[in-house]
Amino acid sequence: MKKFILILILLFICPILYGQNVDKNIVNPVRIPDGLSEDEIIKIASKVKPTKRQIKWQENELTFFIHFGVNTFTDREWGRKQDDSKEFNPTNLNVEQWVKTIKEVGGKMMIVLAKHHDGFCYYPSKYNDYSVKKSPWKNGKGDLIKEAAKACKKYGIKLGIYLSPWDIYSSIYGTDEYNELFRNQLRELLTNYGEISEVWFDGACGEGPNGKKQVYDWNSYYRIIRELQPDAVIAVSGPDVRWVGTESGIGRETEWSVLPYDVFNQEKIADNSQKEDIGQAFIPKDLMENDLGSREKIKNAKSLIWYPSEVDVSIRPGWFYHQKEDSLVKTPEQLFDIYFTSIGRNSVLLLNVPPDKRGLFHENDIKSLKGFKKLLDETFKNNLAYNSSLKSNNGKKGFNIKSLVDNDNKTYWTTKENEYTTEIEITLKKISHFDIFMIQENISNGQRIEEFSLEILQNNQWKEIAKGTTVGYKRLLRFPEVSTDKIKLKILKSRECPEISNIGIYKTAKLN
Ligand code: FUL
Repeated sequence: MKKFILILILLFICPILYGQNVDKNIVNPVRIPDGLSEDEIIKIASKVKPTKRQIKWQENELTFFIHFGVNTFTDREWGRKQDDSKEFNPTNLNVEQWVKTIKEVGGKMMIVLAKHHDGFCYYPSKYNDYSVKKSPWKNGKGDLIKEAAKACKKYGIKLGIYLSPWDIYSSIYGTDEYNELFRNQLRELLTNYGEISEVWFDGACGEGPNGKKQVYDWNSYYRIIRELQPDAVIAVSGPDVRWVGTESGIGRETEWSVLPYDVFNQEKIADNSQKEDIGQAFIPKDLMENDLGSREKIKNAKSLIWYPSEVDVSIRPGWFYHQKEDSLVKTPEQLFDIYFTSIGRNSVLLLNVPPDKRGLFHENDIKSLKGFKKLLDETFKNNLAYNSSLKSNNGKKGFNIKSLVDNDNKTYWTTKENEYTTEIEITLKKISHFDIFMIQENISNGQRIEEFSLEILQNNQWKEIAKGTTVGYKRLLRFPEVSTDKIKLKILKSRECPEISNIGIYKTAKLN
């Protein structure tokens, strides 16, 4: 008991002590005191919580990326020279068409390019002439970010911006002056276009034209964002949202949002930091590793942080539009699979749809997106667990087990104190066919579940049909179709009492 009180005290004061060298506005890791046992460390891990802005971001589930720019017109993925501004000339640009489609598909946010690696700005920056000002589009009077902000506002879609830290052709890249330019661009973007919900700093980074690499002053960038758009998450090369580590649409089966934060041992952002600076060093050693947050990974950590994953993937092979890829648009079924391997694996999906040279989503992309939406709607409209009878023998007093099927993330059910495992029996209204199980944790109190399984009653015997590891915000399991009216959810291992906010049972729909 004494030890527990000590941990609680440490949990409370450590962030304060730590705050002496960390800008608490930027990131707030929980430090692990020396000499704790593994169990005590796991207990601390179970109490690391997301910030409000991280919760709001996670609840978006499906978000959209728009790669539209000079490369669309030059048919490239990366700009090759700095004199392509004349190429940027959409004939039929209609940002409302993008946003309307996103809304119809159920997307909650659109992230647009303000500047890609070639440095061209898609808004009339006061600080950089290589921009829409130099293009024939609207006689140099266009502003793509303004159009995006207007359309997003109209349709109730959040707006995010991508501002590439790497600027391949800037003559001042690699100097302090570049940091100042970058800060000025951030200020413009975060003041002139209303609410910005995500700032996406790409990890791709190389040399400038003079062979120099930039030492980014990340902390100063982050401070500007916190000051001007306090609710915005900073993604990828930033403290709030982590790149999942691939661009395939496939996240980890075991996806922890609580990770070690070791300011002295971790690889530096964009591989170019010389400073032992907090802002430069919170990317875990290897983002592509399969295991980032298991007991094994955190047992030697000095501190922990809530750092959830985002899965970015393009609907086409490239990030930008290329006519030759018109026949290579991912099918509704492929997008549906990605839904399971991203949102269904405790991640937010950031799906890229690149507008074509007209400035419109291509017909093929729209067709696929609509099919995807149809599959989602038809599959998830009917939660077979709704109206079922639910039973467990170790529920905590005051927590209604019915809240598991109320489709509300804010309510949850949990077990009695110190009981980390549980069995929940679900009796359906009638014998039903299904092949998907959904479970959500109440992440506002942290991520806890480490192992769970699903059983069905057949011929009077319980038979395991699926199992999973982490849950987090949302976990979806797929399995060959079964038919029964009795299901058992077993939470087999958890870092604390499991807090479950929702469960669901579904049958995959087919397109026609
Ligand atoms: C990468 C970039 O190099 C690609 O062009 C694209 O923007 C993708 C989302 O991130 O790092």
